[in-house]
Amino acid sequence: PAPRTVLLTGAAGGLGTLMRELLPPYGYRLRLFDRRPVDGAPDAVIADLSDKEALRAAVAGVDAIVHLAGISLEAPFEKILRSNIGGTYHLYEAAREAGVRRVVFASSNHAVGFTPRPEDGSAAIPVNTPRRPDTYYGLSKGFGEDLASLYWDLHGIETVSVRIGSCYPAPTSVRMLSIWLSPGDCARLLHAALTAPGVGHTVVYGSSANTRLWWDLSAARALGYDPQDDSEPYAAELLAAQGPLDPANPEHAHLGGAFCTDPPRWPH
Ligand code: NAI
Ligand code: 15L
Repeated sequence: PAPRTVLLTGAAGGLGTLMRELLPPYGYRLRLFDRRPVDGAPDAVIADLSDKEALRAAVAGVDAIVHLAGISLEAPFEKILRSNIGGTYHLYEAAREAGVRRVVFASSNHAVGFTPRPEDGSAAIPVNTPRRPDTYYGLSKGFGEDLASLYWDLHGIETVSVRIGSCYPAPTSVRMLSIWLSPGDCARLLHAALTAPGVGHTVVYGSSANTRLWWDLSAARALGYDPQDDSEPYAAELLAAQGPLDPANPEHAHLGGAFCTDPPRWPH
């Protein structure tokens, strides 16, 4: 049966805020978790991922977990270690103890960010391309994927690790034309990842059906994901404002963009 009660970690964040609106129409009842207060949600569990007791209470009785919480940009290793590596471990331990059967993990393109940028529209990068993290942040996403693999093989917890491109209401850069995930397509993909049978541990890329796609979406489509959006209507304006990607510019040479050269940093 499809999961009904879903724990959404990182509910106060950008993606969490979008998914709080877009997932319930698929029939989910969301329980919210974040270390920051969640606007308009007095019932949200406000706790850190290092708080094992809070995690135990948060996962009790849920059918599945969508794990978005974590540091979402580059940060000192100690912070990444605590929130993304330690925090994801504690969440899986709580899931194991409670018998939760399915997790959807927000991985990132930055797990493979130092992969050379392919031709626009080639969809050339497969999900089994070697990991090439571009930051400690990207490294932590590779850890999360491997933790998911371990908990599948050892404990039978299924995970879809979604290497999200850029999920925002609209693309804001030429790079994003290739990796944009519209919020509507994100909800479609999370729903597919929550309901597809027999996923074991599956890694997929998360983007819309962009004309300029850099990676292979077939693993996501195999889950039943049918993207409805394409960034192309935004292309002319962004190209006019920013110019095309320049192979001689190191910031444009890799999948991870500026994360490979001067990564944006977590402000907290
Ligand atoms: P965000 O930074 O807006 O939200 C992350 C949330 O996690 C925040 O509300 C923060 O308070 C919470 N959090 C961080 N550390 C925590 C901890 N130790 N305990 C409890 N809560 C904690 O990030 P955004 O953009 O919403 O991304 C959500 C997830 O998706 C992140 O894991 C991010 O790495 C991943 N992702 C997002 C992409 C995007 O385009 N938005 C692209 C690729 C991956
Ligand atoms: C990510 O992993 C970040 O969490 C998000 O803030 C975006 O910057 C995205 O990647 C990206 O690559 O654009």
